[in-house]
Amino acid sequence: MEPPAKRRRKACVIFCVIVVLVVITVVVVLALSLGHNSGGMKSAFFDRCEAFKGYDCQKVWDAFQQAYVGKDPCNVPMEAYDPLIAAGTFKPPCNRMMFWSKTKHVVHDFTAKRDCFFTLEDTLLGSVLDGLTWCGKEGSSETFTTDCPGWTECENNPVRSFWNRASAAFADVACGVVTAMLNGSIDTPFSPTSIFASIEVMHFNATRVRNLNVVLVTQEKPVANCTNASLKNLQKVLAEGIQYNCTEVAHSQIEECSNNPEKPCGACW
Ligand SMILES: *[C@@H]1O[C@H](CO)[C@@H](O)[C@H](O)[C@H]1NC(C)=O
Ligand SMILES: *[C@@H]1O[C@H](CO)[C@@H](O)[C@H](O)[C@H]1NC(C)=O
Ligand SMILES: *[C@@H]1O[C@H](CO)[C@@H](O)[C@H](O)[C@H]1NC(C)=O
Ligand SMILES: *[C@@H]1O[C@H](CO)[C@@H](O)[C@H](O)[C@H]1NC(C)=O
Ligand SMILES: *[C@H]1O[C@@H](CO)[C@H](O)[C@@H](O)[C@@H]1NC(C)=O
Repeated sequence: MEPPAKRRRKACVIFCVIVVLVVITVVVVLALSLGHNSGGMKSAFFDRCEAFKGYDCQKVWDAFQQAYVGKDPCNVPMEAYDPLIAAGTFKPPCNRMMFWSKTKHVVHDFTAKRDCFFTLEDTLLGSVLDGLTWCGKEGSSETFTTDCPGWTECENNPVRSFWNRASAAFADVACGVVTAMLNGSIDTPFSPTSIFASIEVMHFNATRVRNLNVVLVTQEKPVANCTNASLKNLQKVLAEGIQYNCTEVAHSQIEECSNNPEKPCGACW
């Protein structure tokens, strides 16, 4: 028989160990549920980055983080991403650059199957950050992936400012014949609030861009066609010297072309 004092001490030690384990578990679960999830973000970033040749992914990650870490997530302007844009420069493929508005799915289905066109999401930075959400917090060195401001919650949020800055950079270097896939199933294919209208078109430079070819994708019931007034506005704001043309193309024709690798790239519309 152990003396009662020793037994009490033993019971107390076991109790303390259990309490400590419970506390640790609660802290870990809370930390995870509060979105301290930058490990997942970082590994996704590096996995996607390493698929590209010729970039120092650690340098790109550092340039990315300096844009928003430790900052109020409603006060990250476009310019915060200048160093990231500089770290992610690429050689623009003239005559193959593709812009889009409200046609993301169709465009990327097409570019994934056919190596004809090159979108922002095919560049290193666009590819690495496509579909991700991130923000920082004042006084914190962490990257958060939940509870970040939404696209329209405040203008200068980290995700929106990145896409605005990256879109401007992509349009700045556009060259030769540029294609834009717009949506003919909506009332206003060239919407003033879109990134294409508010940023990209403004950055086309006539010393580099010769032609803007709009491909207006129509579905069973076309809503707008190439005569739509919003497309007249597009021609008005386009830099002088850039030739414009617009072609209505059925969605089914684009799908057929996506699935027909023998067809030359230029022959899809
Ligand atoms: C055009 O927009 C409509 C409505 O948002 C959408 O259902 C359709 O898939 C879009 N068309 C294309 C070609 O992306
Ligand atoms: C267009 O590009 C040229 C050459 O890089 C530059 O000198 C000019 O300022 C640019 N034009 C505009 C409107 O940005
Ligand atoms: C284009 O749309 C307008 C109405 O928005 C219509 O009056 C016109 O007939 C259409 N043109 C063609 C070629 O379908
Ligand atoms: C528009 O541009 C495309 C691509 O350069 C060309 O194939 C098409 O013939 C042009 N359409 C018109 C009406 O000029
Ligand atoms: C396309 O143009 C805009 C003006 O920018 C009009 O508001 C739309 O009504 C028009 N769409 C159609 C289908 O006519």
